[in-house]
Amino acid sequence: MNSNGKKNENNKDEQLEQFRVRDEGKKLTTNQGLKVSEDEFSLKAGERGPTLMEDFHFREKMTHFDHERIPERIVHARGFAAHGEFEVYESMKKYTKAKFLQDPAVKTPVFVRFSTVAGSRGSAETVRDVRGFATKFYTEEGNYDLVGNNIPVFFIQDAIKFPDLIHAVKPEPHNEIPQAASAHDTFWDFVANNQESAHMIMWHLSDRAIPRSFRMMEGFGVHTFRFVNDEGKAHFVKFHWKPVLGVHSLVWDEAQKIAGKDPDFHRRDLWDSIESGNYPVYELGVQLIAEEDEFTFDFDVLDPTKIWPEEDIPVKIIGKMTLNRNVDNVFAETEQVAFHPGHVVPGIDFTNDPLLQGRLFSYTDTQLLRLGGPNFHELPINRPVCPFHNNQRDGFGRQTINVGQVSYHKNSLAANTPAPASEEEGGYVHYQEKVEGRKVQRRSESFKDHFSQATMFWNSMSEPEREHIIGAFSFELGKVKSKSVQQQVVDMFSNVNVELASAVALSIGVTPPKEGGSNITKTSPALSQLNTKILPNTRKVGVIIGPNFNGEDVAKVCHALKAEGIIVEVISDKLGIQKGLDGTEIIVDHTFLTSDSVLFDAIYAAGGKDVSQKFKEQAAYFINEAFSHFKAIGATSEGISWLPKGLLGDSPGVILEDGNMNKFAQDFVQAISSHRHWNRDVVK
Ligand code: HDD
Repeated sequence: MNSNGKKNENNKDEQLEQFRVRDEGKKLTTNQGLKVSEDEFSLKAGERGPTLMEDFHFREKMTHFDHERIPERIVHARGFAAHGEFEVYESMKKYTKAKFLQDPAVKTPVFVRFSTVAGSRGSAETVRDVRGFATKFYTEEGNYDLVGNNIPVFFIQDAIKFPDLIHAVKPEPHNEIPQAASAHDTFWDFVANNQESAHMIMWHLSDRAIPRSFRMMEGFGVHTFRFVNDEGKAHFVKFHWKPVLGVHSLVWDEAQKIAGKDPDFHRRDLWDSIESGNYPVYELGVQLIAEEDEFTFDFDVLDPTKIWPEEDIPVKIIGKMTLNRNVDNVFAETEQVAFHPGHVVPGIDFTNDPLLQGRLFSYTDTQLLRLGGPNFHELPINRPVCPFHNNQRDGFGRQTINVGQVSYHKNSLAANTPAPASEEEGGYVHYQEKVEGRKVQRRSESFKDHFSQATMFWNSMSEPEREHIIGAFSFELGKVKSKSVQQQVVDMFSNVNVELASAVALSIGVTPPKEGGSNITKTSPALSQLNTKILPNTRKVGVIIGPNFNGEDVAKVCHALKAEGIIVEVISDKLGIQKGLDGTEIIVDHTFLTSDSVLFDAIYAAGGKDVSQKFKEQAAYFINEAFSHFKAIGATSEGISWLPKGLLGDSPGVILEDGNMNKFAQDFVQAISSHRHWNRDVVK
């Protein structure tokens, strides 16, 4: 059993178990194991005298505390992780020899860390940003890391520009403002002067950058990788994670408010879901292109600012990942986990994408500083589940005790072991791609189209999604002080779509584009979130209940919601128990003060005969807020009178009881599942 009281289900968990320490019920000791008799008063020369150096317990406790922090990640500092398992649906033997993709009976342990990119470790989680989606597969051939994002393209095409991109987006160096936000001059100056970012910016300003939940966003490997089968034949491959709950987002006003009301919104959602058994599930999909088709597309398959439209190159669903266990200790696991796109297994290889090539250097380098030396692979969370042997020795914090005289290769004293493995024995052999050329510092001509897919993205958006993008541009550029930068960005995006650029120009008071426009008419319906799955599961409803509510009706509705997997939390003006007219008792989870409308997917005004005017006003505030964020609203009995007058008409997604509770419950579930009701008469 692990410390969550669950059965050890996989070999990674068993391995971690050896490192778990349970302190409860034990005597306090020093790190040397000496029992400590006093932990509140340091050793002093006399009751009111100075503390003595001799107090080794004080010194040890204080020194450890003084050294408790490590450098946060330079990017993706704010993150949250969970354990799980991956299973393939069918053997992928035809395409790759990777062992973990062969046998549907095998469950491969995984550890997934989600993150924001720009903010510091303590920043709010619902900010506008890319989300990291990094998966470590503990396979029997070694660790395989798929270090992706929730957006399938990237800002730049060559890793050498990464420090510039990050310097531009991070808080500005002279005053360290703003935190976890791209809405400032240096970021937009970078964008305007590095126009390869155009496509990524369209995603960054879309709803994808404010996900409702880590459980409701896609993941992408971004780069083109290679699958190699046991005959040495290769395919180009792009990886996709598809959440079974569909792809859903917050609205911007809501996202900003949540950042204050609950800066931990996304980690809380993930943690609570796993604790309550609502395990997040993502299917793994691959897009495959045969090597001989490398040059048959109107984009370069090596260009990380391009997608492979799903309608042209279908996503083949090959397996699923279930996240089913929270960490025991955030520092030991989530903070110390070290991902690296270069952690591969036989059957998975790289391509010459210049962004990927540069990443292959950066990730080890950063861990050396962050985790304090070259032995970070020995930390429990980073250890592969298969044995590892080589001649690397020593360094800070070395834990393994390598026995024997020999630590070099080749040797005769240890019969030339550890010995390299042949390909047949599972040795990794790099794909023998033929390369030739002059050493140049240039970008391929085939990487120079920065706008076609940005336009395709715009073309693929629904009306509300377009309004959100215009709103996001207006917000972000509205925070930029330099008129010149604002103008440059508007001019740049006139290459994507003139109406978009003109609407933004109007909103921020710069000159609308005189020329520009795009003749690209292509769309990719898969890009619109309006085409995603809609399900009621795990949607959270705030049920506002006052004294003397209709017990039978409320119980019926709550029961119907729960039966659909909807989570019900009760809100009132005070904690404790609310009583119904018929004696039904309901425990109140939150007050108007401790919760907020933005923390729920829907509001149910359940009524209560004896509520004060203040109660009604507070309920109306919750309802109004939910309405303006396009959320489902349900009301029964007195609850109907809490709705502001304007909402009583025929508003989409506002469900009022008319005597038939079963029908009410059914319609309300439907309205909640729909996620948002964009056809309401409010500013989108
Ligand atoms: Fe990166 C972390 C994803 C480009 C350099 N990156 C990091 C993490 C994710 C990504 C998810 C957090 C891992 C974790 O949870 O610990 N990065 C990406 C994607 C990219 C990308 C999808 C483009 C396709 N990254 C990228 C480039 C460079 C880096 C071009 C540098 C050349 N990334 C890093 C890093 C980080 C990192 C500085 C910071 C912490 C870490 O590695 O472990 O090395």
